[in-house]
Amino acid sequence: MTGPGAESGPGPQVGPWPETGARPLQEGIGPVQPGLGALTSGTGVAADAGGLEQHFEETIARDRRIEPRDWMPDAYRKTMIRQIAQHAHSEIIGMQPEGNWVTRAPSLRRKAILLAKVQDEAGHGLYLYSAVETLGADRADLTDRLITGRQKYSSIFNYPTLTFADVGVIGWLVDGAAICNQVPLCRSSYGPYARAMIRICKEESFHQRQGYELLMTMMRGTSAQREMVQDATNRWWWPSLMMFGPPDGQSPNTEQSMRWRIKRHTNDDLRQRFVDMTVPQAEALGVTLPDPELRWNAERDHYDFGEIDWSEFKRVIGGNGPCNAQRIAARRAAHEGGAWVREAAAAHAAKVAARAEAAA
Ligand code: FAQ
Repeated sequence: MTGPGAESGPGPQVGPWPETGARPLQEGIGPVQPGLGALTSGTGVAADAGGLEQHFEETIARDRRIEPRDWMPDAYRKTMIRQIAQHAHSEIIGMQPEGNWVTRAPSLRRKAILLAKVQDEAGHGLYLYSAVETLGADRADLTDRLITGRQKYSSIFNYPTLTFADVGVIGWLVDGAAICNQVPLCRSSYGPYARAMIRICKEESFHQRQGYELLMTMMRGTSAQREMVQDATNRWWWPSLMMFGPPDGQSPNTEQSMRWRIKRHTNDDLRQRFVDMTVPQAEALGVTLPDPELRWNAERDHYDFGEIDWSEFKRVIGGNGPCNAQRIAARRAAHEGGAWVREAAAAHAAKVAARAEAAA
């Protein structure tokens, strides 16, 4: 599902934002680096290890892309596998909270919208697993790491969706935060990841608009509906701020990832950007963000906001959030339930290959 939300209707501009619109998305389509793949296939260019490393560093410094067959330091490969796998897992686990409402959506239209959104998330997970496979990772192994708790997924998906307003708030805040974090990743140094991010961001902009439109509709409804929106906002606001990761001073990976131009902004910078974008949207919607310390700071030209409860964040990423066990159990059940499909697909592929070989 691509393109602007045709039904977004009147109301404030909720996206694309200055850095989340078409311009940066197009920026992500970087030039493919002709000939760089040859570095690993022995053309004599920068043949020694030091030369390869220097070439890698220069590619990064020139803001060019690292492609799958290029030489890269082991630590860069490991970081990319970690981040892309975590991102892929997040998209797949992220289908569950909203998926919870597919059978109970209040109208056929809302059900169709929600189904399409959840399917988009599956698609994002699949592009990202494909991107991580270009680094030599094995998808089955990554899934195993996820369901055995050895690899992370975003903290945000460990919270329950208690009412249908949560569906709107996830679109507004969670997709909003995801876009804010991911648009700069369209310029990430690893080519397949950066390119996957372009389409993902376009779709997430659309998801954000549908969430906001749902909330606008509910805010025009009954007082009970307005209360549902406020309650959902209260529950999702702080976890949305946690999506950006620990504060910069406690983020072990940021410095190196910025140097390698995997990340383009720090966790705190993106979090601030998200707060600055979201406050006017909350005002236009007519909800209160649950932070008494939230106020405009003219000197900083940013909103100040209250202290995040990092002990909650640690608890959630440590596996002890409200829904961690439920999310992993559902993912495990889906994986085990799908075993026969994988076996059938593999048997079919083997048959096709055998037939092709016999005919050759
Ligand atoms: N949750 O040193 P840093 C979505 C971990 S997709 C869990 O700052 P880094 C779409 C981090 O992995 C949402 N763990 O790490 C959607 C590291 O642990 P490790 C996912 C977290 O990588 C919408 C440790 O803490 N998006 O929402 C979290 O430099 C609606 C230290 O942290 C992405 O994955 C967290 N929130 O920065 C779907 C975007 N934050 O691995 C359905 C790509 C940090 O060393 C519905 N990823 N950790 O053991 C990134 O931009 C980065 O990886 C960060 C973390 C910013 C998430």
